[in-house]
Amino acid sequence: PRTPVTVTVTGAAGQIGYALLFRIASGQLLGPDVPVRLRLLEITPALAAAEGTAMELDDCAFPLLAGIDITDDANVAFDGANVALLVGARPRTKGMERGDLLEANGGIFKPQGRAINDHAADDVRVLVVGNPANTNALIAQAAAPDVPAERFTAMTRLDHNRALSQLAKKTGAPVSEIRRLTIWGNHSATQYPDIFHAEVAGKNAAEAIGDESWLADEFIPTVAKRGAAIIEARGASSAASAANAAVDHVYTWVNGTPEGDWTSMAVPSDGSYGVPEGLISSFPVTCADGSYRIVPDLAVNDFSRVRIDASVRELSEEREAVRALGLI
Ligand code: NAX
Repeated sequence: PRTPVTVTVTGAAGQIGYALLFRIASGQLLGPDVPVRLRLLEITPALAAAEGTAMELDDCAFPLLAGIDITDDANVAFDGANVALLVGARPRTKGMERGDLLEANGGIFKPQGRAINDHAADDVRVLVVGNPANTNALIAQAAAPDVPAERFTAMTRLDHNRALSQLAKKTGAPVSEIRRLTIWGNHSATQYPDIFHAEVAGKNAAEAIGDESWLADEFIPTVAKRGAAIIEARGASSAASAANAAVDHVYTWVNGTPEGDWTSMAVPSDGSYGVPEGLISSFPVTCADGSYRIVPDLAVNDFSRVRIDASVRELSEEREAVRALGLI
């Protein structure tokens, strides 16, 4: 039998954690033949709730689940971690300025980055889900100088999946017929879902729709504001769909993108597409052999250029802010 892969999940007692852990333990994160050992990190007051979730995981009798450890110590949680899912974060509360939010999250992601640096396995892959995800990933990465920088990624797969679904609705095609859609930039309201390179049933999506006002006035805002619409309807933020996207992100990173397609991941920029080097920004990426690669040399039209630039500007400002706070 294969050695279990250690998967660390932070914020394990939260609502995304609850939707995520059962998917991981059932084998959907890495594949149906890969045993997993779970390490759950929570803050001390939430340890009991995490224990409760672990009891339910036991009660599923998942054949692939090799063990569960629960801790409030990041050094223990990330010990030997092959995959680290950083879900727990400090949410923005009423009256909180952006600087306060970044500082509060710096207090979480800096020590977690340090613990990953000191204790994780050599092949550790990190996905940051907790918001502001891109900049939290940057903070964790900066605290982990011994880990290759490209192992720190942030999640825009939920935005990608939301865009796929909206495009499928508009065209009447099943999502399985849609390829090469891209989310660019920040996981925030400034993100840019791009269909100019997308194909629906083999035809260029933008040409097939031929309606730039639908793009500008419906598609982009619907995707970018979907999180708020879910909160409005459900009375709670996206949880199962966020967990699903986290599973998709890691599965694709490890197992690859299908031939002729790509996905969206927020990854450290290599300077392509005018995104300043080092910013953790969403790009079209292909994955193979456990690594990702930014899709090179796509043409960027004027419609896309201004939107990518606006989202990247926001990321640059966030980076300046965390630099000023001494977090990176
Ligand atoms: P919850 O508030 O339900 O759960 C968060 C959990 O994190 C809590 O149990 C809390 O005790 C724990 N936590 C806080 N600080 C911690 C620390 N230092 N170490 C370990 N655990 C800690 O939030 P939930 O709905 O699960 O969302 C989690 C995060 O995902 C939020 O930051 C949210 O904004 C973000 N999201 C990101 C998305 C994305 O696409 N990137 C989409 C969904 C979601 O909004």
